[in-house]
Amino acid sequence: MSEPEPIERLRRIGWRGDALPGAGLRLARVVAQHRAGYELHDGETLFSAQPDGHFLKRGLDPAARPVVGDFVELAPGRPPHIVKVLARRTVLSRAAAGERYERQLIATNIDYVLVLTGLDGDFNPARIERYLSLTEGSGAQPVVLLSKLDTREDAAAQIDALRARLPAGTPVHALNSKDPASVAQLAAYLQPGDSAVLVGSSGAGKSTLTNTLLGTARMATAAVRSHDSRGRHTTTHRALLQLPSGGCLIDTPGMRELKLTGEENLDLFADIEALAGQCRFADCGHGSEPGCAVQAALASGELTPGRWRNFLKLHDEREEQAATLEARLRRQRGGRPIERPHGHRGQRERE
Ligand SMILES: Nc1nc2c(ncn2[C@@H]2O[C@H](COP(=O)(O)OP(=O)(O)OP(=O)(O)O)[C@@H](O)[C@H]2O)c(=O)[nH]1
Ligand SMILES: [Mg+2]
Ligand SMILES: [Zn+2]
Repeated sequence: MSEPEPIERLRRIGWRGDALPGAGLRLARVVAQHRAGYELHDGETLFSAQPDGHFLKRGLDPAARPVVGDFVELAPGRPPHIVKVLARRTVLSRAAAGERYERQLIATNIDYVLVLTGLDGDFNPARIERYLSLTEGSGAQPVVLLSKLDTREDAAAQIDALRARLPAGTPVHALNSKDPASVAQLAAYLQPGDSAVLVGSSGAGKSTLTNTLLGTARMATAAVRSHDSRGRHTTTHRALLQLPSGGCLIDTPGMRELKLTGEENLDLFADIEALAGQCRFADCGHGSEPGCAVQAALASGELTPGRWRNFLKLHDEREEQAATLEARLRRQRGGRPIERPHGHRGQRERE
């Protein structure tokens, strides 16, 4: 029996490249990160590795360190050492909680971001929009999943209203995560070589869905609190798993806070920005000004108050984070002005 070629092996773990590292180095994917080091997989074997010393230097941008989903080059040793993180195809990140601005990577080299929400007390369209905003800059495609369909007889109207609220073309799947037949509707996102990351609140059912897709109860799960459907933060580490379908899935711990990074475009709300562009006054505050297209849309029901409020909140947060990010980059470059990471299409640009 012949050994599979390294490239063929790496394809199984989601690798898309075609150039292997130079002599003496090998390539593998980060599947887990623990305090004591990393767990890697090369498509055939699972093994431990340590980061090279330069990754531990103080002051290094945490985004430069290996994270789950990364493909890395390893130098031999016991254990092997991660010497390099390969360029990331896609990156899902958020701003870390707390005062200091810091970008925190959730997963890399993923094709799909599966935004999971329970159809129980977890259901919250504004939060789903927040997740979708974070996904926008990632390069991965968002997919909205609504779990616990089996616990509801009357969810149809709720699901239709959510579909109408989200941009046309956003995939929305309602499912029972415990039922393999129901979960089969996700097959298109988990083809051989595909990588997906599951995100959502604690208790939404990320690990339950992961287990059904795996066909085995690998991840621990726990019942939610009955009065408010909150989970118990059962999963504590991100884990990349190979599915029988040939796809890779990253299960993540439920996130308590989802701060924007400031790099989002809020394309999700492009229709609202277009509306605002139709107001009579270019500097319209969308309050009681005459000729306000936003107020008109709210009055006609074309725009719902909930979506408008959420847009304002995310827009302000994005602007604030973008300013913090800009100031930080300027400091790092010794006071010289920098270009913004993305074009922003705020109202001010209409002047
Ligand atoms: N009836 C039903 N129960 C579900 C479904 N999905 C998840 N659950 C239940 O919801 C509870 C929480 O599920 P978990 O999979 O632990 O949730 P999680 O998102 O992984 O939570 P954290 O790891 O804490 O972030 C468990 O009791 C599951 O059995 C579903 O589709 N239907
Ligand atoms: Mg979990
Ligand atoms: Zn207006």
